Amino acid sequence: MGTILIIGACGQIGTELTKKLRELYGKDNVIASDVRKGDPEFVASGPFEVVNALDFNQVEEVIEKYKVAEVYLMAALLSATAEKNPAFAWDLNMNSLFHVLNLAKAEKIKKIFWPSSIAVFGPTTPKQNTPQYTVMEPSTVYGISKQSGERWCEYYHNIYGVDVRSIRYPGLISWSTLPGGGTTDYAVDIYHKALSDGSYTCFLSEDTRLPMMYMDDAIRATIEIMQAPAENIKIRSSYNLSAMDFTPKEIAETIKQHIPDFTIAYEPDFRQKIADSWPQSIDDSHARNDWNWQHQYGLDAMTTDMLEHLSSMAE
Ligand code: VAH
Repeated sequence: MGTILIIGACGQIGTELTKKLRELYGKDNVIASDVRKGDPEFVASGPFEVVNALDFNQVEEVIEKYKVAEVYLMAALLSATAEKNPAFAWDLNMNSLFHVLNLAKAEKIKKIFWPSSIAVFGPTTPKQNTPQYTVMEPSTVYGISKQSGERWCEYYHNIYGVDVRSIRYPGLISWSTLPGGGTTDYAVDIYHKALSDGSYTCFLSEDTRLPMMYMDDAIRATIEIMQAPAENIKIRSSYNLSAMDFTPKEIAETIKQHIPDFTIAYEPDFRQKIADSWPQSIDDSHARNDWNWQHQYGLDAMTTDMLEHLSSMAE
């Protein structure tokens, strides 16, 4: 069967994806890699390699060393960080993808997962129940790179037969690893600050509605699309995926049900413009029809689970 390599394993998605894949396939069959060593406990939890996703030879060497069959390419600069460093964001987000696509084209690996984002949509996209196929004029470096990446994934599948699969992640919320550089990361920060300070100052306005998903659902979707029979994957650019949508005011209300004295203030910054360019809700019917996607967490269940885990970590 070959082994599995996660590139960018120390990131918000990568750490949880690594843990889940190791539960499913065995620790020694899942190789974690990142450009530098992250949390020592995580690095020590199974095979780990320092790999720069931009160095083709390093990626190829790890694939040959461990007889890798599947690659999950999770390394990227997210929306807010990418706006501060457009050239590097384009380089990392695109060239890391070309390296992995070309290794698959050369039949060095059999299957690829590559994360896209609802950031591929822009200000001219219909904001409610955004369809799989619609106007896509992303206005962020991150969104432009993800839209371009989707086009190349579909091209490599159609022209070279590469089995690459992709999901347009909404904002993702998790308790085990802090996110980095995302516009939706307020929805993680708010839980930490609610417990530590009893209050939170949000960098988006109270009525900013965005598509969101709990990490447990995102990890399950990632594995389910990779496990689906190839004939079920009818979209080879990237699938819309959704679970819920909410505003900072709405998530604050669910926190107050657990922490009655919690208060929130709003001080929008440069990330407001990014958020305003994205959809408010997503139609993911193609994923539900093609490979039986079904989310499990809504906002109330997520808040309960987040606060339980973060509280127990603090003890
Ligand atoms: C970001 N968390 O905020 C990512 C995500 C839809 C947003 O792609 O950049």
